[in-house]
Amino acid sequence: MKLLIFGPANSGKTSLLKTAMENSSFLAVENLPPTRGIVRETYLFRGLLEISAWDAGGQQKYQDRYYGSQEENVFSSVDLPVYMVDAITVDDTVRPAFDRFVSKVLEKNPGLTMIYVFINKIDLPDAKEEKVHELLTKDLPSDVHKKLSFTPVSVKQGSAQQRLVSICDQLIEKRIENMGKLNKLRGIIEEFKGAANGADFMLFNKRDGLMITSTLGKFSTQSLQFITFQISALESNVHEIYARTMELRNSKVTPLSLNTIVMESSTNFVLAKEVEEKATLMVVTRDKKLESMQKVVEVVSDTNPIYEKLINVLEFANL
Ligand SMILES: Nc1nc2c(ncn2[C@@H]2O[C@H](COP(=O)(O)OP(=O)(O)OP(=O)(O)O)[C@@H](O)[C@H]2O)c(=O)[nH]1
Ligand SMILES: [Mg+2]
Repeated sequence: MKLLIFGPANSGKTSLLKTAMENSSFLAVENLPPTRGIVRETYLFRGLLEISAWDAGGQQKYQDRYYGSQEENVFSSVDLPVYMVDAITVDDTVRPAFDRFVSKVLEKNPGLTMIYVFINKIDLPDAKEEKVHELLTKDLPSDVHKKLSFTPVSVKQGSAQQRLVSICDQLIEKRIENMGKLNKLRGIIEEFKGAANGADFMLFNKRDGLMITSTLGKFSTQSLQFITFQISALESNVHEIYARTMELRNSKVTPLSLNTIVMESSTNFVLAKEVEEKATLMVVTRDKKLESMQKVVEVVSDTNPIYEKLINVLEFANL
């Protein structure tokens, strides 16, 4: 699936992609350099939908290339066109650049039903999203207007990411192969639950941190913040002691990896485990009986047949 994100320089396109698709915090991307030409990146959104994102640096010096020698490459086979402007700039360059994009995208992709327009940075005190909306829609022919979906957003506050995620979720639902994979994963975590005293399981995609599925159905949460579990000081400390222990036992030292963490409240155990490089499982037990915890550890161990099935399904869409 090809996502093309286009729009004037400095409007927030790269910030949106990095925060929505790579689980970066806004703070971490605040000082991005301007994008030079087209930058392409492949994501597996929610672990389900393969997205090839084309981020077009908005500086004027690249525009002639986009609409010239690179035109076919840039504008053909677009499934998800996103145009991003900021809510601050209201001048006479805004509308012509927008019109040029819209007409080229529709010309090259006559079957497209929607172009998504994000009016960004509405968190700023001098944001004029209504003015910008008016500027972009004034005297638009109605057949073009009905193919445009405008949303005032803020990457800083998170509403732009929410909007992009919900658009991508609609695309997942339209594609049978994605739904097939999702149903398989749902089946697998239900099996986990059945074999683990009714503990609830949540499966998260690692790169974007978004939930793929859970035994509680689909519910919205914050994306899972850790990319890999990092407790580096403790990790090397533990490794040293482990290595010494094995030495004293005259046994072999094999690499340690921190891929599971267990937490407890007064009523539950909570476990999080990385699943290969692709996903993270989170489990909340029903009670605090040791037996319940033991069952969970059993079902998520590498040799458990249900766990092996999970890995196979996740690998199915290897990028
Ligand atoms: N206040 C505010 N600033 C934002 C928001 N989104 C992005 N920015 C800032 O706007 C600046 C430009 O963001 P980029 O993501 O690099 O913009 P871009 O559209 O990729 O720019 P080009 O690559 O040159 O086309 C950065 O300093 C961002 O931190 C937002 O929602 N609110
Ligand atoms: Mg950029």
